[in-house]
Amino acid sequence: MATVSTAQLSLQSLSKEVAEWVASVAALTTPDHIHWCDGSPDEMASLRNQLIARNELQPLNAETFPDCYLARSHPSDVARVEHLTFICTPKQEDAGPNNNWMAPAEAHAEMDALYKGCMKGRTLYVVPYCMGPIDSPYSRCGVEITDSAYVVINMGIMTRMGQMALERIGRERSFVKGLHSVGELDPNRRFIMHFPEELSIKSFGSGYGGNALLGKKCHALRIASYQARTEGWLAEHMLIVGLKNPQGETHYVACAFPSACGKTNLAMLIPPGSMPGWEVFTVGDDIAWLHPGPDGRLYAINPESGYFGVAPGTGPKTNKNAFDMIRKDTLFTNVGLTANNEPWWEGIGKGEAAIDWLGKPFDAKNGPAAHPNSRFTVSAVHNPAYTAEAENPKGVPISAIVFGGRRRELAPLVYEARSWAHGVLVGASVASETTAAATGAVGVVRRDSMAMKPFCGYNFGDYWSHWLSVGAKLKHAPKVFHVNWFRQGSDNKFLWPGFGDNLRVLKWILERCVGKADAHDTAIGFLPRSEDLDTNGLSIEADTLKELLSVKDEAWRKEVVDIRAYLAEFGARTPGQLYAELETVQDRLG
Ligand code: OXD
Ligand code: MN
Repeated sequence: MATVSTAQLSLQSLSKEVAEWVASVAALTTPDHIHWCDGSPDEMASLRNQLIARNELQPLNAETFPDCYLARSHPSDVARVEHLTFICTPKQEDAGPNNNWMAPAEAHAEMDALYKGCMKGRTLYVVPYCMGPIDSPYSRCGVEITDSAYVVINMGIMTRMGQMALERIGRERSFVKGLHSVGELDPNRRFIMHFPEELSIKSFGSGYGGNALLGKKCHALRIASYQARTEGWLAEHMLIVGLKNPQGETHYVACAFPSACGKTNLAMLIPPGSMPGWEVFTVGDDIAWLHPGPDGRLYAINPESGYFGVAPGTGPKTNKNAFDMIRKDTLFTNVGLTANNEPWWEGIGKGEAAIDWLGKPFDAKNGPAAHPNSRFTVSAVHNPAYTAEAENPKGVPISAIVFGGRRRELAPLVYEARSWAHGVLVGASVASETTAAATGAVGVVRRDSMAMKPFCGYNFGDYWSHWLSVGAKLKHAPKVFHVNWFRQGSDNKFLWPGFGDNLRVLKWILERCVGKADAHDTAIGFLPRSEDLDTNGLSIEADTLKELLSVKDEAWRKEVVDIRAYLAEFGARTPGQLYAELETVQDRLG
């Protein structure tokens, strides 16, 4: 019989559903001990100390990086595993060609066989959490059971964890059940299964990020997207940023870019010196839950309370806010170390690595010092651009939705969709080069609709229809745009400076939303002419800007053929309206 500890958590409001589920998981996994987590600083400190004692966590330089720690994952367990991630609906068509599918009974049997006795000699942690502000009607709760203290610490940063979540679950009686075990970290015994109709998740064999922190991708995107469809809202892979112009007006924008394409950087952007008077506020950097509000606008909450950001490339020039934010109270995973016991990664802009992410003396011949998907986990309140609006239970009103991808060719710097329906086509057609955030080849262009390819919990065809139906409910729908910061010239150099200068593009976007900026009408949508963008203080060749804002008809004609073939993969589930929008683009291309 397992011993039980409850820290400062009062189990008075514990619902029968939670109690019974924890008991049944304990009977299956046979832990030595069960610990109910309260998310308190004392609990987090005690978990960290246990990991330090086991050499699984290393305190960093206490003077320069106070309360910062380094964790190293198993070298084969460093990214999301899309090929081992499944949506388990009774009918395969409901998961769609965008997902791996397994029948629920088969998936449960396979997972339960893996879980049998898997926590023997370990502690089973019960993590009650709330995704979103604790008092928001838009928030949703879950309970993660895990045998990893590292996961508990991360969940403590990334979610509202503990008493209040448990109480809300007690009142609502509905919660997402997430069962996680690191197992033996064997890549051959690793699966991430989702049962959207049962609101449950089963994850085994990985301790890493999106595979193991079940509140994040598994709950807040895959399960939530499914729930959102039945309830009339959207769960999206989007940052949420507030932009205050020099006239004092604040607008919020939600942007969907694939993993490791700069969402965290854009969410924390620092305006260039030549754009005085602008201020930027981060509401979220990865996930947005979007609800039609009573006034016919779309409102967004960030279900998370922290950032699980990509470390490489984060430096004082690229993202000063993030760089400053992660100097205290931060958990680093798979970064390198300097001789001074400070974290180090490629793009940090100073110092040098002495130890690589594997814990070996650094030698550039063996690869980068930090794993390309190494991460920092930090509470959102440490962000210099943090805004209390991130706690607003009503969410923030969204003026513009921006899709984007990493495309060396074709997609111009920015364009505006003609309507919501055209915007849904633009989102559905997003394509991007793959990154190190998931295992597999990097740099391969693939379609990644709404940046949700790895995260949509149901058939993309139905998802696009749902997007169209949400738009139909909005009296004041946000305008929809597409951006591409990653265009490259024939010399492989990026054509656009990116980072803070992206505000120039966002400024045009916001001015379009209030009818102030000009544009010209092209086959693919509205584009700014060079003179419509604020380039004051920007050093860019006129020809380069022209190239960034050009639409190459011949290349787009090929793109239209490719998009049509992609839409056709979803058969009868693809809404006819998307084909109609594509036809309009095709006709205009001639
Ligand atoms: C992430 C991802 O970790 O998208 O946010 O992979
Ligand atoms: Mn992400």
